[in-house]
Amino acid sequence: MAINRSVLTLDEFTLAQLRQFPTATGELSRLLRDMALAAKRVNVEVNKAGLVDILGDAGSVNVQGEDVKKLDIFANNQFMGVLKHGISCAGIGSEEMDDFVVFDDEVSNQSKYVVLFDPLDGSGNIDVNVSIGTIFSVYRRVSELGKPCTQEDFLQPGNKQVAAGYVVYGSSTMLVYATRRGVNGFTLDPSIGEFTLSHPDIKCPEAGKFYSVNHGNFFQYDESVRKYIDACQRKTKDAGGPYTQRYIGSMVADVHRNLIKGGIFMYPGTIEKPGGKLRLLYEANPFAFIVGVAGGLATNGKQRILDVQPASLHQRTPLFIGSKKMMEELETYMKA
Ligand code: AHM
Ligand code: MG
Repeated sequence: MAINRSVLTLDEFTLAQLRQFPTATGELSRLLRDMALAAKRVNVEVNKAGLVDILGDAGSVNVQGEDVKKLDIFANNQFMGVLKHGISCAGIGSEEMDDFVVFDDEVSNQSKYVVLFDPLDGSGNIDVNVSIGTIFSVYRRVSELGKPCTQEDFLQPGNKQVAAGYVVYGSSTMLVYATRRGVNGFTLDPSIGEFTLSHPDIKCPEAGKFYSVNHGNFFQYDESVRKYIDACQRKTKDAGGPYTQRYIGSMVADVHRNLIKGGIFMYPGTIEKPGGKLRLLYEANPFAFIVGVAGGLATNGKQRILDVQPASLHQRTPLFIGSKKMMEELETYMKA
């Protein structure tokens, strides 16, 4: 078989970017390589999930009060492990851990970055063979280099992110990451075990036809949200419709589709959970950054997600995210 030399692997791509900045240290490229390595290991286990006794509850309950699946723990350990043993990360925050983890060793204390992640999002979908994902967010430390990182490094608003990304374990496995320079998508080529550039310079279409929301909660939403959903259902052809409702219940897959095809994803607050379900630091913020770099918008209904000053690792937020024009229309309902 002829080798296609024009296809760039993730490493080749990040190195090519690095070469444009001769003064750059390459720490971020290494961090992305670490994340990709962990993602490949998780991918192998996700693929085997139906075969081996890795399904089911691990018997513990995470800090959110939810059952923890074994794969969640496996994924958490993989991402934490590569970052701890790498040279680019001073500490992490994870959906699966009560508190931030400060690596605090000689090398890590010299590292520039901290990482927040949800190791396996949508894990309720594992048992039924539906796409799941990993979401991550990278910040430059504000604390002094050479010392252990601190809480302030993690509790920065999303607009301070240096990079953010996600991995979708789907019909194929993809890693998408954004820096301020752009969003690029890499599909895992199983024949060589490498992520290869398949979606260069992703732009989120200004308008789309997909709206993604849990309709089961409809009567728990605010009136403005209900009115917007109603308007989505009534879209005529002349007004850019008809819209299609698509909701997988795996945020990574839902937002990925809308990022590529154009659409809006909503997880509003409900009467029962006014603060919504999704987490600001490792679910909403990374996606707000990625979609923002791609030309879309994200709000909590009152404020841009990226401008919210976080107060705690596991804080929740309502989330509205997607194509610019659809978000602008939603905002007219919110303001009214
Ligand atoms: P998780 O972090 O426990 O997996 O929950 C997050 C997931 C998102 O991926 C998804 O968008 C949402 O929960 C679905 O929730 P619901 O079933 O309430 O619609
Ligand atoms: Mg999650």
